[in-house]
Amino acid sequence: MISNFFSKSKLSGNVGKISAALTQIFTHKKLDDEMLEQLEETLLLSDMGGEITSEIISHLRAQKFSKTIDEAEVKDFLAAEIIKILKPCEKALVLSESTKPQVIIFNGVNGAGKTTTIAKVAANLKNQNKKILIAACDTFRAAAAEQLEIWAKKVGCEIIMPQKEGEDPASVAYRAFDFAQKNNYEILLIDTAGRLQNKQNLMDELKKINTVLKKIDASAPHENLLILDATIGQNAKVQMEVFDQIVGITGLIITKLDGTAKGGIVVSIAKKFAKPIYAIGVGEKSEDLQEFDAEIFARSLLNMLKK
Ligand SMILES: Nc1nc2c(ncn2[C@@H]2O[C@H](COP(=O)(O)OP(=O)(O)OP(=O)(O)O)[C@@H](O)[C@H]2O)c(=O)[nH]1
Ligand SMILES: [Mg+2]
Repeated sequence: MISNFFSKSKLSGNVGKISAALTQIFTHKKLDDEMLEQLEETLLLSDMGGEITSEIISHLRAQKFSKTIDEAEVKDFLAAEIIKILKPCEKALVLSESTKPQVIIFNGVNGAGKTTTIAKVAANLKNQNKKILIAACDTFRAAAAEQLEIWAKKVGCEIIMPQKEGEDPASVAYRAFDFAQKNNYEILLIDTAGRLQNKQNLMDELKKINTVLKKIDASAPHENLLILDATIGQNAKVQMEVFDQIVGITGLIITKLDGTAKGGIVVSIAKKFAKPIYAIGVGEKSEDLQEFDAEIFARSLLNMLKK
C-alpha cells in the first residue's frame, strides 16, 4: 500500500483572519447578541457558508449566552465545532500495490492548480522512489503540455506528451496507460485541461478519458480527484456537484490555502459532500502540498497555533 505521500501539515495560521476579528469582538465580558452577530459576520466572511455559520452560532448561544466568556474559550468552542465537521474528510490517499499502475486523474476548472498539484504529487512520490509516469492530457493549450514537461524534468520523472496539438486527450491517456503497464510503472498521473463545469462537450471529454482507460483495466482510474481553488468561494460547491456527476469524484485536493482569508470554504465543502480531502496546496513550489489534518486546519483557520 502506498499512503501518506504528502508532507505533514505545518500550516502556520495564515489560512484565516478570524483570529484578529475575534480579538476585536470579545472585548465584552458576557456573551451577548451583539457579540454573536459580529462573530456570525466573521464566519460568513471566511466563506463558511450560511448554514454552518448559523448552526455554530446557535450552538454557542445555547451553551454560553449571558455567560462570561473570553477569546480563548470562544476559539476552543469554534475549533471543536469545525473539527467535528472536518474529521470525516481527513483521509489518506491510499493506493493499492496489487494492480499496477494505479491511475489518478486530476480534474478541475481552469487555473484551479491541477498541473502544479501533479508536480507536487509527483515530487512526493519520487521522494519515495516510486516509479511514476505523467500523462499530459491537456492538449487544448500548447503551452499546457510544455508547462507540465518542465515540471516533469524538474521532478525527474517520465512524461507522455501529445503527438500533436489538439490530439484527443483520451488517446494520449490510452497511450500513457498502455506504456505504463508495459513498462511496469507504479503510478500514472493524468493532467487534464481546465474546463468550466457548464461546458458539456468538455465534460464529455473527461468521460471519454475514463471510458478509454477502463478498456485497458476495468478498475481504472483508481482515483478521480477534483482540484479546487479555495479562493473561489461558494462556487466551489457547484463545481464539486457537476464534476462528481460526470466522473465520480473520489477525493479532493484544495489549493491556494496559503494566505487566504477564505479557508472557511473547506468547512463548507466538507459538510456538504463528506468526500475525502487528501491534501491541501499551500504555495506554488513542489513541496507546498500537505496532508489534510482536521485539527491543524481548524486551529489554523482560527489562528490558534500562535497562541
Ligand atoms: N499560492 C498558490 N498558488 C497556487 C497553488 N496551486 C497552484 N497555484 C498557482 O495557480 C496558478 C494556476 O495553476 P495551474 O497548476 O497552472 O492550474 P491548472 O488547473 O493546471 O490550470 P489550467 O491548466 O489552465 O486549467 C499557477 O500560477 C500556480 O502557481 C497553491 O497551492 N498556492
Ligand atoms: Mg494545467
